[in-house]
Amino acid sequence: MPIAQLTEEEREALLHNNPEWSLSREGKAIERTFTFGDFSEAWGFMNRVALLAESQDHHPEWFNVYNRVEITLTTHDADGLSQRDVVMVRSIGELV
Ligand code: H2B
Repeated sequence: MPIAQLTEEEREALLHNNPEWSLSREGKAIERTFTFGDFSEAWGFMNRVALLAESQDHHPEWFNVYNRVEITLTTHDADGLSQRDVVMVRSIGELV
């Protein structure tokens, strides 16, 4: 089901409140790179994000190499950023 894209103001607020994240894909996504001490820590983080994703029915696009995890959030159902991404950014922020 389609869901509403963030407005320009909401996008600005999201970036302002979460300076570790940056826009990508011409404003349709947001991304952040996380670096951990080793693979075990990175994988532990991914496990916790996976549980969040399932409970929110909102799933990250991500890439992992050893201790690095790159996460991209976007809402396919909105063809861009939505409140679901705002909630996910906040939830991930509470984990790290
Ligand atoms: N994850 C993301 N990132 N965007 C979506 O639009 C999305 C999702 N939609 N996870 C959900 C699942 C949808 O496909 C299912 C059917 O609820």
